[in-house]
Amino acid sequence: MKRIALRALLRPLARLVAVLAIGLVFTAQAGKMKIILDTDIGGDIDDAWALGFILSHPEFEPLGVTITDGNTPARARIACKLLHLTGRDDIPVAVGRQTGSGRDYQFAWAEDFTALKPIAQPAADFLVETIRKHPGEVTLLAVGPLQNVADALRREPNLGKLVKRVVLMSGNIYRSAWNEKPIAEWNVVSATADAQLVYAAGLPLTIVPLDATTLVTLKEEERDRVRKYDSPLTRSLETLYRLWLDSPGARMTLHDQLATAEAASPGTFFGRRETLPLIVDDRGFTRIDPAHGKPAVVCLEPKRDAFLNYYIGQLTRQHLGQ
Ligand SMILES: [Ca+2]
Repeated sequence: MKRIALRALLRPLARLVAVLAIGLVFTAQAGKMKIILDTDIGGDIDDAWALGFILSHPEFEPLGVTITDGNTPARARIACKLLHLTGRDDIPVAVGRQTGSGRDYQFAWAEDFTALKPIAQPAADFLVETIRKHPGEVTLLAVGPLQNVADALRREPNLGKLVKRVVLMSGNIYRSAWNEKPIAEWNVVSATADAQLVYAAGLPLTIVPLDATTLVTLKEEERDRVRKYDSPLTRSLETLYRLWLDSPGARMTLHDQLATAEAASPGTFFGRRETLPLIVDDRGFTRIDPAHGKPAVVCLEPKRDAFLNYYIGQLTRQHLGQ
């Protein structure tokens, strides 16, 4: 009798614990950062490694990947394969307008890959629809030339009011490790008119420019940490790295990964951040212009070792897709 009474007492308690546990799961989901990655994956190597970071970071809720610049269908196959191998077929890939048909060494990795296909919706439409669905919640991380973000602005001029934050790997303000003077940075100069539109749109904009990214290159022992971890993700990243390598001595500069870390943890990995009025001129330079510029937060003085430890720590924290 006593045992039955105890069981009767415990049953509602167990139910309460279950309800609380479900509540906790939902709270954890609600606390995650909704993010869309806009990428020209397949050219430089940093995009694939940036996507890998997003997939392995527990605080991100990736809503989609949009593909920009050049041979976008071929780039999309790389993103699809990386998602498939890491068990993330649930994340949609949307293809942006094709602006070229060039090929790159990394394309070979996914040439025949068909197990996961991009969605039919064009990238800009996907961006607008997804950001509208979650007003004030989405961080848009764009690490390639800005065709898709500009196209999204052409469809929805109020994007700046709907998006939580736009983080770009973009521009060069003062100098870089490559040059004493600012240069026209690739993501800007590759689609200058689109970059002009994006910089002038009044978005809640943060940029991680060459001033910061050129200071961060991968050391051999850091690459080894990723390579020796041996998960589907790290194997894929190492394979793409080998396809990308021009010479055995080449080293990765972590442009897009630094912007990704800024999206994950604003301000943590920079010694200085300045809010500057910026314009993009017709030659693809990002210039300070107090009269016409729109404010953007500019990330400078990267904390190299802290960033790399954090970044590699995330890539090697889970056996994704195993
Ligand atoms: Ca890129």
